[in-house]
Amino acid sequence: MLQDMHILAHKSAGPADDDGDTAVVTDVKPKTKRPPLYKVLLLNDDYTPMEFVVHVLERFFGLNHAQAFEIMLTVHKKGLAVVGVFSHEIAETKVTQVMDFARRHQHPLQCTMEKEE
Ligand code: TYC
Repeated sequence: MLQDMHILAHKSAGPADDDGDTAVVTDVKPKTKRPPLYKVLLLNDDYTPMEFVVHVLERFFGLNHAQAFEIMLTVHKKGLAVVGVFSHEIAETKVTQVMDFARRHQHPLQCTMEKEE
């Protein structure tokens, strides 16, 4: 998709020029980019109770109980899982909410974010 055309050089007709003016025109791509998305990751640990993790996933990520339980088990078995993909600001808010909630309940649960490829 082309947004604009820019004349980069314009050569006036000179004594050695046989065809008059020559314009060199290049197409320029639009510079608008979609904002990057961020994966929010939940990490496994040996101490946070499974029910607490399920509650976190229901409360902060809008998952139903079955979905939350499934993702909790994935984290438990694999070590980590992506629990959602968001804008930078929303991802940061989710991470802060989870980390604060875990700390308040004295669980070592870790939640981080990572830019999507
Ligand atoms: N591994 C924890 C346990 O056995 C459960 C757990 C699951 C902890 C997911 C953290 O992100 C987590 N109690």
